[in-house]
Amino acid sequence: MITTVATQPIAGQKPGTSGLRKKTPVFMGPHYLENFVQAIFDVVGASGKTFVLGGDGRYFNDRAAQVILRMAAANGAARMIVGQGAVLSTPAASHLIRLNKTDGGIIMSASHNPGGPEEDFGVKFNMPNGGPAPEGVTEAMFQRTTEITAYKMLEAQDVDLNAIGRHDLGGMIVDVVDPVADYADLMETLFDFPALRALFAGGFRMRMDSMCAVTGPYAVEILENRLGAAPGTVTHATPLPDFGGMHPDPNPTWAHELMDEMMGADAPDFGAASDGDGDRNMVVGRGIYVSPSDSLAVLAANAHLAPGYAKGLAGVARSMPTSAAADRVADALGIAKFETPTGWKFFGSLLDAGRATLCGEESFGTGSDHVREKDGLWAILLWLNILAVRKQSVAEILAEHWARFGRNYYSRHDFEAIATDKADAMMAALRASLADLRGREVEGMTIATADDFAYTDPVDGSVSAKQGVRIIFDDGSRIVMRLSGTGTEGATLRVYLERYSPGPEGLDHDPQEALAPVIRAAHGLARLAEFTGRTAPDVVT
Ligand code: VG1
Ligand code: CO
Repeated sequence: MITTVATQPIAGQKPGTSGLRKKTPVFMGPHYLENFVQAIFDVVGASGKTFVLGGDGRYFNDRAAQVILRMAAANGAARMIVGQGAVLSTPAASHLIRLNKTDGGIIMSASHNPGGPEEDFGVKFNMPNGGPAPEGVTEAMFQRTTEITAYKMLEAQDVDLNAIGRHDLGGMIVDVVDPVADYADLMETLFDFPALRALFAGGFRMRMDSMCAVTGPYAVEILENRLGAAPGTVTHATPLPDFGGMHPDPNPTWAHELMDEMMGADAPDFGAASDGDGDRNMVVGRGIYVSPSDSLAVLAANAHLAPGYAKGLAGVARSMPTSAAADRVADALGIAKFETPTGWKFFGSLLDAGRATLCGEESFGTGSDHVREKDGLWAILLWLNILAVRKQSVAEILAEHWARFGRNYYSRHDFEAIATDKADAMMAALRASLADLRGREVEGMTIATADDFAYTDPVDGSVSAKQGVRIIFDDGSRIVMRLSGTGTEGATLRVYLERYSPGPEGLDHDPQEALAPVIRAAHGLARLAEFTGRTAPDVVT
């Protein structure tokens, strides 16, 4: 029986950088999930359609999946493809949407945000191309939430999502599938698995930290079962609803266990970690951390060594705050380069049009045209493939890379949970000062340009304004500041810092030291302490 439930708009259901994220109790509140899901179906239409459904397994994932399935059936969907246990990594969901040519998918995740009864939950919609809905679509969904009066619900028992196979829910087909198999098969088409098996058989040691989040089963299947890495290579391999209390954000601060091991005596050859929903990655060599911006550049310079990219790359795209290291590679290779706003949704049109093959963000995200999301395990496997072919250490590969291209020293400083009004006031004052900054001398550097990044999509012409303040100095150094669009508490200020050293001297400094004048300039120009009371960041990556 289908019921129509009366509801009213709930304020604040505006998707951010990547879907709608709120505290779990908010999402579990009366009508909250239902209103947003109905808004999705109202905008994209559900009648007769097929969607993929899965999430990162965090607290409320299983209950939310049953609600979404009942609503899909009530709204007339023909078929839902669901990962077993309602679990799918974000890149695996993207792949299933593409593989099965569905009408899109719903992903339940707050990604790198902590999970649990008092932590974060999230929902996002992906398009038939497998990528996150673009701004125009998420804006329409938000508009719909502001005028909603009712949602449709099927009265039915839970579907057994642990049982792989076909189920019926009020006339809608529910296909429960193995969340790992198709994704692992896709990886086999891109990378030289025999060479990787030989690498591990030859004694190569790796540590993969899945941070009690979604990649555990994927990493065990691919690294340990298919590639023969030693049992136990993958740690924190069992996904838990609260991520075991870990903050599933793969950076040196939150993946400190991995960092300690990689910097210690008897470190393995290669270390990696991934985030809550498996789209982010951090890679670490023995004794050396690879910044995500450098990782993108190294992958771009070496991707042709993996079978899936042997023909070379059409182009490389990076988000604006990501360092220009990848641009130098693109120039050297004579291929196209693109600079987009923060958020993977902006890469979709470039990938669909075949103009970019590799994409990356400074926030530990890298991916390619094999799916339409960033992909943590994909990046880790590409690194492994490169290591297998070049037979060098991560440290050697980085040193050679910087010697050839120069080094873009880079760091991001995050100031978390600032009172929203204070952060907004600081950004407003900074924006107001931009027109007068040109030519000003700060910390011995002269400001060449200062603006608020606006992007015109070269494929579809859509325009996105106010994507972050950038201050560029005449020596190429750069400060970028923007407020996070994924947080659920106050405002998070992100300060992105970059300074280029052409070499051959000065390629092996500590990034924080190399960036010290740029950091001081950032604090001074934004009057950070004055507005926010903060003098030091909470997280440095
Ligand atoms: C952050 C990152 C951004 C990334 C986004 C989603 O957004 O900076 O690069 O695309 O998270 O990543 P923001 O607005 O907080 O800076 V994930 O792995 O949380 O889906
Ligand atoms: Co993520």
